[in-house]
Amino acid sequence: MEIAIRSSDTVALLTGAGISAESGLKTFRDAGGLWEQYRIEDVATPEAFNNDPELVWSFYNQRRQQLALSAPNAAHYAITEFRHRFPNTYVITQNVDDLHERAGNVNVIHMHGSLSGIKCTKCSYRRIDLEPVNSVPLCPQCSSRLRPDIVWFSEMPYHMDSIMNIINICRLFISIGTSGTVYPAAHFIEIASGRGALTVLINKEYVHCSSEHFIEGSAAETLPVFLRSIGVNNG
Ligand code: BV8
Ligand code: ZN
Repeated sequence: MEIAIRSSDTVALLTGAGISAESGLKTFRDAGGLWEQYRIEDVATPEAFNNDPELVWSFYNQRRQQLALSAPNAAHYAITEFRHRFPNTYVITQNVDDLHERAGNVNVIHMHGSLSGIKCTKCSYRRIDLEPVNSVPLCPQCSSRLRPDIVWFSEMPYHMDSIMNIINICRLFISIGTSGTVYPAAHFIEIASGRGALTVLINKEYVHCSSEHFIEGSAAETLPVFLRSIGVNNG
């Protein structure tokens, strides 16, 4: 597959849990994944938090601690390198880890929030830290419960306007390490493809979607090779 684009073209990369798998972070739907140990309705909905905030905080505390012990992998660094040739590259990530940033990526859009974010359930208080959270913290401003700053199921993902702007102008859309089961993220590749963008799916296993190209394999092995193969055609 020969792809060449202008260095000024906009490139959108949608990443999912699969890009962080080789950094040691569990995915959701693989064998041994997070949704094998926990039910979504017990730990990843607003009702779950109201019902058992301690359980929800222990689910996220565990992942916050794992994140502190993990490091970016070759896939994350390959995107940083790629941006040197294609500066209008945007990472739209479903992931709540900070591995893209720790690999030096900028223009990272966290549509599902971040593990390092904590926010008040009532007022506008927010803070960023990865300190262990062993009991339900209270807001220093209004004493209400603090929750993980994560977009749970039935909540509106963050930055949707910016995301749609990028998808509507991108020349190339690459989906990396996502099962394409969660909406609206799963819809993005259809929208990009419908508009005439080049679309590429990189995943450990095939996922049914409208992508023009599919590259099977692990992100850490396939993404660096693929991104380096993309040519510059400023003609
Ligand atoms: C909303 C935070 C509405 C939690 C997450 C249609 C339209 C709109 C909504 C819906 C719809 N249909 C259904 C819905 C509702 C729902 C939804 O999509 N449900 C699904 C289950 C059917 N969507 C929502 O609720 C969304 N909100 O729609 O709001 C609204 C409208 C108006 C006003 C208000 C509200 C919110 C969804 C966000 C939920 N939060 N994350 C947390 O992280 O703890 S979703 C969760 O799944 C994670 O963010 C995760 O990233 C995401 C997607 O999973 P993947 O990243 O794809 O991970 P997965 O394990 O599934 O797959 C990994 C893939 O990688 C696999 O394919 C595997 O083969 C591959 N892989 C593994 N290793 C590697 C690899 N590939 C390459 N290399 C490797 N090494
Ligand atoms: Zn508050």
